[in-house]
Amino acid sequence: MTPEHKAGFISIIGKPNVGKSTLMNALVGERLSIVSSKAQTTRHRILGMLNGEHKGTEYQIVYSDTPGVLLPKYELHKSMMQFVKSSLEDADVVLYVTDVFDEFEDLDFLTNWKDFTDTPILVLLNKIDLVSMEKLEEKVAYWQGIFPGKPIIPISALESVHLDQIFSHLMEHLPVHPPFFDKEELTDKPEKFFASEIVREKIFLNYKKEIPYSCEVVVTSFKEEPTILRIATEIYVERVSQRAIIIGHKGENIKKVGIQAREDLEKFFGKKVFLEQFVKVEPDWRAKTDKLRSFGYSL
Ligand code: GDP
Ligand code: K
Ligand code: MG
Repeated sequence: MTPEHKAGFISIIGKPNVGKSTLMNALVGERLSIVSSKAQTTRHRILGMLNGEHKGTEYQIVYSDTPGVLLPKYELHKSMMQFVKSSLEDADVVLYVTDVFDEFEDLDFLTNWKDFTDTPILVLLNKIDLVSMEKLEEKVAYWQGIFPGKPIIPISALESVHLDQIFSHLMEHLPVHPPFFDKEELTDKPEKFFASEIVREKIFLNYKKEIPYSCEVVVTSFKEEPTILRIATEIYVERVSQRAIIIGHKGENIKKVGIQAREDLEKFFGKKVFLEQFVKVEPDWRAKTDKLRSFGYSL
């Protein structure tokens, strides 16, 4: 008799900045998804795999980190919300992430979805490291009112508090199914994707206001040599003035991004990295469907 194997898709959704990407990284134990204090950092659906054995049953959990749920303003946002919707359709369990500052908003598809879905939902109240016990109890009661009958689990993704409770619930709901992906794989995305995301994270960290939102990063060359990885990137902005800001006086700004990105790239790939960056202007790329497609968004 072959022992049963469990496998399933777990969708991580919620409003911008509640800590979805931080949570996925903590759950899979790898920095697959980029994190910043700015909303709308995550633009794609990013899968992270966790394989293991629990009480004699082997399992494969496939987490999906998704962009924060918002009302779309650009074609880019529409594509981002499409990633959220497809992730909800595939899900065996939904992790609805909120935090101690968040309130539920009537964002059209979210409200309808939560009241009519049959998919099990766990509500994760994140960032409990930032509030008192009293405030926390108040918040738990509030979220219980929004999601009647669903488990509300207070967590800290940043400090890995109560993540084991999520795991026990997931094991309960995970269907009996053979693995969906090779157990050596960490994610479904090509290495190139992570290289562009790491550069994009440094742009989110180093520039203010609309600049990070106006940027897209494309890896144009990714060459693995015996002792070094050679990566060339193009950073697209929407205006000539933004190009000047990205580059900075005597190239200072772009140099800083390059140094920080290279450090993380070397950690991620476990290898010396040579990174080249070119800054290009592509007016209104966020609103152009052909450009978005060429950047890897589906519309
Ligand atoms: P996302 O937009 O939902 O993916 O959120 P991120 O994972 O990018 O996190 C947004 C911000 O919240 C970042 O500055 C994180 O460091 C921070 N953050 C995430 N989880 C926690 C947590 O449990 N506690 C605290 N204090 N901060 C957190
Ligand atoms: K964020
Ligand atoms: Mg995110």
